[in-house]
Amino acid sequence: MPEKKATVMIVDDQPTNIHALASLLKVDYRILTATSGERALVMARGESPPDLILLDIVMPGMDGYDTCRRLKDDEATRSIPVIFVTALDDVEDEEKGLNLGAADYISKPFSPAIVRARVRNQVTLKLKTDMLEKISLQDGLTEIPNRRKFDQKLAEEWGRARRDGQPLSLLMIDIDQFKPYNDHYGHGAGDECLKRVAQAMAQTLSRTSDLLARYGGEEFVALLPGTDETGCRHLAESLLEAVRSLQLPHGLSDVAPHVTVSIGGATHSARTPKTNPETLKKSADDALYLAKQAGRNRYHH
Ligand code: GH3
Ligand code: MG
Ligand code: MG
Ligand code: MG
Repeated sequence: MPEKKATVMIVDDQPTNIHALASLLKVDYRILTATSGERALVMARGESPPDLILLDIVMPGMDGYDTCRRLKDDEATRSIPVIFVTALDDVEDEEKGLNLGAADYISKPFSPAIVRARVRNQVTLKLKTDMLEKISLQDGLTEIPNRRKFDQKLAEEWGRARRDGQPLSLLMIDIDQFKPYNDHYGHGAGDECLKRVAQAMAQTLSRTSDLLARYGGEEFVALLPGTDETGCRHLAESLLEAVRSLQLPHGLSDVAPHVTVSIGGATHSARTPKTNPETLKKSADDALYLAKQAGRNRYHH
């Protein structure tokens, strides 16, 4: 399978300069172009941001230094490496560019082979960094987001819910009597069960704003932005059903002959305000405890 090409954005006020760099790089990369710093910022913050930016310094309007400063100030664009490509060849200019956070600095006239090599080095590093970031936010067993990712998203969505006055719901999900499952079927089967349960629940949460994460051992958590108590209940019922219908045999469960989960839910809204993300989690956890107490394989809000 051919690998997807990395994307390089070329920013220069002179179309001839853009053309020279593009013809050098277009065999190996997808090329985006911008003829101003302002336009470059918009594109870098857009739907498909570049993996590297080649940035001219002398441009009318926002110059390259200022563009770089803004890219590095913005969380959304900070990790995109910038290489200045410029006719300015003073040591002070280069020092200024590197101190602004640029990854590299190329003075014109440049050697095509050197440009290609420097671009390749930065793109390779960027793709590696992206992969490490992805791995650090993903659970190794189930391949769904992990607790770190969840806590990041919860902080973000909490802020958004407060700003927009939208409800925010959270579900804590725990596999019922999983210790006896492991004891009886073995740890390997236990791991397989965790994967199947995670997959079934992830498929049930179809909205892109919803996030399902593995919170700990056999505990999962779902974050449901813009979802009120009623919506939360519906989703929880769907999740219970999705796990039941896997029909994974569980001979030692006294709840059902197959694997089940219990779910606790909590909602932050104007009607049921919570003081912070921790109290929202605590409420869902308390509700989960009550669902367990009431006999498991059920939902409590
Ligand atoms: P309850 O219905 O009250 O939740 O009972 P439980 O047995 O599920 O609860 P408990 O917390 O006592 O047991 C959780 C078990 O989950 C213990 C551990 O063996 C198992 N577990 C946790 N993480 C993993 C994992 O990564 N793989 C496997 N196979 N088992 C795990
Ligand atoms: Mg220029
Ligand atoms: Mg547990
Ligand atoms: Mg359990």
